[in-house]
Amino acid sequence: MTVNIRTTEANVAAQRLDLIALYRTMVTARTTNDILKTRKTQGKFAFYIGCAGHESIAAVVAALNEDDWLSLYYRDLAAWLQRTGDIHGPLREAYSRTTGPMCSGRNMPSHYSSKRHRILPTFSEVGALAPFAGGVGFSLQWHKSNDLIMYTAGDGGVATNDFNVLFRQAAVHKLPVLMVVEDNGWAITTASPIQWAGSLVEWARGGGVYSEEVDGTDTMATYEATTRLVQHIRSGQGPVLMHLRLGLLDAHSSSTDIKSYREKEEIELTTATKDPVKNFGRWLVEHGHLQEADIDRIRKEVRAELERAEAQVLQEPEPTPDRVMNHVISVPQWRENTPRGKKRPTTMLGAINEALVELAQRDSGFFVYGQDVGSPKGGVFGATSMLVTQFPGRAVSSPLNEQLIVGIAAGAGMVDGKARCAEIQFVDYHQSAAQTIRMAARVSYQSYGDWSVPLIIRTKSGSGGGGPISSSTAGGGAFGHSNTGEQWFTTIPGMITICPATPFDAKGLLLEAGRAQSPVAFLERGRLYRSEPPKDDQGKIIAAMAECWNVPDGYYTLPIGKARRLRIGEGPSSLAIIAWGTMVLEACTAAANIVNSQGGAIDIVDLRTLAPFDEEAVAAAVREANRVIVVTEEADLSSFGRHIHSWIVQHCFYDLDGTPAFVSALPAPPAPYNAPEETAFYPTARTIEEKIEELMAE
Ligand SMILES: Cc1ncc(C[n+]2csc(CCOP(=O)(O)OP(=O)(O)O)c2C)c(N)n1
Repeated sequence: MTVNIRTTEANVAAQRLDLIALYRTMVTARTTNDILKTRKTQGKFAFYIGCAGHESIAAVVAALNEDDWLSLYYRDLAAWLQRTGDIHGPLREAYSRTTGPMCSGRNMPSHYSSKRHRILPTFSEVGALAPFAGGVGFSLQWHKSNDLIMYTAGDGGVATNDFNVLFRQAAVHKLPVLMVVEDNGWAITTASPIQWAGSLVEWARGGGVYSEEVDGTDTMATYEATTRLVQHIRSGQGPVLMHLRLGLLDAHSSSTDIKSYREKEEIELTTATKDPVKNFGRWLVEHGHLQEADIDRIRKEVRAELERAEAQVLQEPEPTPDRVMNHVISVPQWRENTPRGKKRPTTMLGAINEALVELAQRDSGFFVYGQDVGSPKGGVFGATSMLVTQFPGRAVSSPLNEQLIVGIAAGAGMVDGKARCAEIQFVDYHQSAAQTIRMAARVSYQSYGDWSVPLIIRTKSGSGGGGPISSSTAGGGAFGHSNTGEQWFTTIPGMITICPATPFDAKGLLLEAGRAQSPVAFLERGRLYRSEPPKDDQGKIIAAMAECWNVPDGYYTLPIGKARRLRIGEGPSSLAIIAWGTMVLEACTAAANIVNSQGGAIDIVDLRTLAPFDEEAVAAAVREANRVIVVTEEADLSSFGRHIHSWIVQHCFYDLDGTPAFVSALPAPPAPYNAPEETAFYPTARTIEEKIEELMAE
């Protein structure tokens, strides 16, 4: 099919636009819609959500450049056709064919997506793509590109937190974003006045975003307005919100009965006055671009073309069950690279600072985005202070909104294909970004590998304080500052979760996280930022660990998904302890104390990567020792620690001489502020020692 080539100059726009091609695109969208609606009714597939009434979005896309980015929603079939010219794509996805260009038949129909055509992967979660669109806009601005991103949402979508995040991202950073609100008056059965009060245009203007209301039932008015508004963005005047008034000509979706919630008169009036395809056809005839007879001819030609396409699509292969685990997660293939730099005693905070500088040195697009990270202090913990000094502009302070932060880094990574870093001050506060993080981890699976979201989320986690719990005063992190985080991140399919225990591992793993194509949650334990190597109860540093506080200069990486095994004592291991983060230090102290008094050897498996964790290392340690304790700083609820414990029961049962033991924090919110309650909440070396003694006595 013919599609329009872009044009951006307002005064010549109307002349350059191929009006007939635009009309044909809109007719193709409507006809595809009608065919698929019927096929759904005939039981050919389970679900369909249509575009009838929204076809003038093709005129918006026609006014953009081919290289501009699109973030569409389910009513934007005409935008898909206008951008790609691919009439087979929507049919392939409706019939769940592996040839589908959006997700190889994996997702519901009408979820537009194409990396090749710069169409971000539409989510079913209304509004959820918005923070990513802001990240794309941020990246375009970063690279001083002339491109922009168009983000569309319905009137219901405007009410989501996600949309408000995009609005703020765009307004605060003056990003090249065109926000189009396709207001058809309905969000399923809810009318638009429920979504916002007053005027959307005035609301946007008050927030620093230029805005206009546009009649979307008039295709030429839509095209001309877009051309003007795009000019506003490209001339550096900041983002724009277009309030596009439309009518919804069908029910919300194939699952909704239109008559159950809309008045007959309103439906008839909408059909008679708000059909953009009919209106545009009439305009073309009135202005001499088409004859009356052409309208029917084009409709018939398009239908015949689509029926041929449908017949072809039906011959194409359907998904097979064996591919169900494809594109869940992508862990980078580690390349052996022995650290060559001179080693210096370094804290974990120093090691993280160094890693961020290394990432910036190797990649001019790398940045850290988060609250306070751009200040000379380098964020509240000082993790970016070296970056601020050595690479001005690469640590960018954000508004106080965690979803906004994650969206910027995630969307920017989608543009570059390289991980950018979001810093969340305390892991507790990732919760407002939880949906965005889950979506980021789902993108590769949902799009059948077409898209990926490389992203590092660094965050302070666990209790505060300056060292292992048993060797320091109380952390005093209290509620809101003390959660561990792995109980959240390790349950997200597609997410890599790392929790280093030592400075050496922190630097090497953070540098490797920079190579990952799946999002990484990088949990930095507050207690470990400045801690020294662990000591036994005689004050002797535990030799097996001490070397990890000497960190090589320069670049080196450590493999994701590989645990570190530490042997405390001599001879065969009589017990395996599985731990990560601060608990590795506590476990080392406990093991050293036991070995000092009783002799023998204890194996400690420091998981380092929690998801995916090193199953082989865990199984091997259990096989050797026949006894195991899992130690976690998490509260004793459904936790990552419980998952490891259960995995051992399931996979290592016949290697065990007794029930695997479990040591955790208490099942209460983490953590009381005062020292007596706080230390009672967490497991310490003493708790672990007691558990070891119990096991040994069995
Ligand atoms: C976050 C979220 N909440 C609820 C839903 C269920 N849902 C699907 S579409 C929809 C209405 C969206 O309305 P609007 O944004 O106005 O778009 P329209 O369908 O009217 O074009 C709702 C509530 C969802 N998909 N996502």
